[in-house]
Amino acid sequence: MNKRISMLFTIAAVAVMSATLFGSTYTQTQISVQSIDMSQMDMMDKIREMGGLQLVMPQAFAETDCGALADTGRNVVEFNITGESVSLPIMGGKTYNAMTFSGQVPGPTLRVTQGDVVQMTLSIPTDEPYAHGNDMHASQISALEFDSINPGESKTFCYIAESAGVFKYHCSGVHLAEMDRHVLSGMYGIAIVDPINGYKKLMVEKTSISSGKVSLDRQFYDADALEFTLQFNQLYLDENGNYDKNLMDSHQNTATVINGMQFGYTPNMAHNLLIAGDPEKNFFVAQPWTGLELKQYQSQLLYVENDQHVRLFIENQGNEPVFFHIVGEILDRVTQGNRVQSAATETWLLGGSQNMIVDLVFDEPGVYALVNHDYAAIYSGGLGLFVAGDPFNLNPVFQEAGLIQAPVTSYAYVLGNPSDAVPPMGMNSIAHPAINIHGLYTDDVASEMAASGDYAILWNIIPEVAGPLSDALTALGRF
Ligand SMILES: [Cu+2]
Repeated sequence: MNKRISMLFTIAAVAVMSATLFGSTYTQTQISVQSIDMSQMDMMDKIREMGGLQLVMPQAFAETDCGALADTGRNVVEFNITGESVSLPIMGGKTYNAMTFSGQVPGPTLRVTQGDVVQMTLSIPTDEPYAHGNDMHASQISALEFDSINPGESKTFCYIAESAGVFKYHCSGVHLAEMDRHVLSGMYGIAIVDPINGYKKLMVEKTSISSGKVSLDRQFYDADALEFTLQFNQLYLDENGNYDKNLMDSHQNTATVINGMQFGYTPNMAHNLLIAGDPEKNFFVAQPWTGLELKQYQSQLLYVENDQHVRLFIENQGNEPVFFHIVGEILDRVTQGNRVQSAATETWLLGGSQNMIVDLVFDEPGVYALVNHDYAAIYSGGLGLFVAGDPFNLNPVFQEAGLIQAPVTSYAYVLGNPSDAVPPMGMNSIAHPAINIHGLYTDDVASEMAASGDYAILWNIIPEVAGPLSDALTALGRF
């Protein structure tokens, strides 16, 4: 066989093999174009006219059959969520027309171990006006699995979580026009895939001095850590609280949100009472969520101990870059996937749909602002506060008020940490002292959480502690 004939044979063989493997769909691996006059519309109009992108692709990739995957003996984790359009509050006492997974923004956090099978079921209630899908970035399966699901229907797909790390999930773009509207109105969440062999211990470089000589003093922290999730996004809303695509197209966001809320982790009236002796007195200027009537929406701080390994799971769900920084701290380690990217860094950049795990230790008692270090983002809501240790010397106040018997290492022992920032327990998790109900949840979701008995109820705690704290502050002559 000469070289030319050999080449022809190879091409023919590939064609025959392809036809055998993929059948007639092989030649349809493309966007199906319907009879539309393409010249008269812009691209988005064309896509909407078609009812979204209809991808036709072969199914010759990873195993997705749930039964077959369950038979392998792997651990199977069910993840059952709904797609629901609801009204949720925004800063300034208004509401917006949100789209959610399971009535909350962000959607529920999925946590599995590398190698587990995830069995995802998305159900759309019959009274929901829109179809939705779920694109899970932790999966490696045909995008056809993410196709949209109509009201009154549900769909299940399965995949093996092969790669460790943090992964976005979001309403799907396959066969669904206006994916941007759905995601930027709230249809996003994360999956945390713990490394199969657990997290690494943390090394922090310090220096010490001995006999007048300064030398390196490496400090090691066990892999177990107190964990938080922080998901950054933007809102693009018109005056009526509806998604405005023109604002998105021009990158003119109307709010920066962390875990769905602007300034959600800034002081509420209990913090003001504790710190300033007056529940109405702000000690931080941006304080939109202070009222008790706001229940699950009132703001709450993030409490950590000093000299404690803290692990942050961070995702940029949005359309703008996130320059993640903690004022007064250094990010001791940055990991993406299961690979360390940096250590002892001041700020780390996340593009859209990018994530990282930040490990750090808060060295000194104090208040530390976490920000997107883009000033426009800070002023529009991309800021929250960590409080490490007891910087305000409140242990005597708590004890005088009878709220604690012995000094505590963080204020979470009195007020708990906000539920929307605490992931499910996983590999190497340290349990929080208490978790209170805080987040962009519908009232139904918040009521279910309250009924479960697993959470401290923030809107009950504050009135209960406010009186004794006020008395204690007076008795101690603090104000
Ligand atoms: Cu959707």
